[in-house]
Amino acid sequence: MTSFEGDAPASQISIIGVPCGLGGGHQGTAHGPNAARAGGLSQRLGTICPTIDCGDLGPLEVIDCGRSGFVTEWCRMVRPRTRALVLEGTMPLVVGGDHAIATGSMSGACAGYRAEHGKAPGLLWIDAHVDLNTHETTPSGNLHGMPAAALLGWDIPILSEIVGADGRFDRSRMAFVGARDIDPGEKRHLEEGGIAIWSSRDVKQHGVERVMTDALEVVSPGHEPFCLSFDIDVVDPKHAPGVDTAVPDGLLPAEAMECMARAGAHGRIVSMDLVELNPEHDIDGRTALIAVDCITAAVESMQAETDLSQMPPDPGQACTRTPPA
Ligand SMILES: [Mn+2]
Repeated sequence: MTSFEGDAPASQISIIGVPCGLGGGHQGTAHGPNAARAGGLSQRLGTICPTIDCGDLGPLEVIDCGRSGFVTEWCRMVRPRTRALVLEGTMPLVVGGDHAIATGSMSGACAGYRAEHGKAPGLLWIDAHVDLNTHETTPSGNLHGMPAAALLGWDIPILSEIVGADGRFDRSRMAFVGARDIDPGEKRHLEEGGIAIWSSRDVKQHGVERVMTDALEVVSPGHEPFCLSFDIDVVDPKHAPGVDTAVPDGLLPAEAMECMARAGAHGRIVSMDLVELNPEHDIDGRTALIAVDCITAAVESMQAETDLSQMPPDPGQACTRTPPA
């Protein structure tokens, strides 16, 4: 059976942990896969869809090329895994780890999809950041700020090589949702690439439904399949403190869940990431639970025709919503 025949959902979800924290500012994200497991990830998904936890990738052979060398080795390791899973009709759910690993997970999924369909799927990036830096523009030097740039064809030594020609997404079918911390170089890249972006303020102003309808029109025109990279730091750190790079003024947990539910309901999700969960910054595992809620919301609505009109309104949003521009 090949993937994405007709409208059938992926027959199975395979969870792959990538315990890499070296692409970010704090290494606690290396424990993200186990935090998501402790939050009940595979149990929750298993009640909806056949789910296999394949465990963590690795261990890495000891290599002597610094932090970025380790990060790129994780990316190299995960890429063929997501490619193979997509080709066999399984949806990979790659649990990081810092966001740099999306360079491998998403390029692999793209390559697998392209091998069958001759084109890239769309890419939806739900994140407080846009991860569009290169070595020339990055203020921090951290690789977790670069995966989207590499996946969209900006030249980043080693990362671009891992992405490869068949793992590259189209800038015209990329959308960012929830961004609110964008570096000057990233702004230039957004403009240069003509890339669609809805900030967390846009979500507050226009509501989840309006923003997601528009974003999905970009990544999934005609309900075409797309990949979804979900960074838990899109949620406000008041609610979800267990992240690497906290940025204030984020989404409410209910808003993030509704974004994910609408993503799942709209089209076929080829592959999903859950990244940047850092249990060392968490309080009582609450961020892990929100992350699991968000992923579950997407999978639930992928599997069933969820009636989104029945979703509870966003608390506190009813009076602040304005019509879309
Ligand atoms: Mn990110």
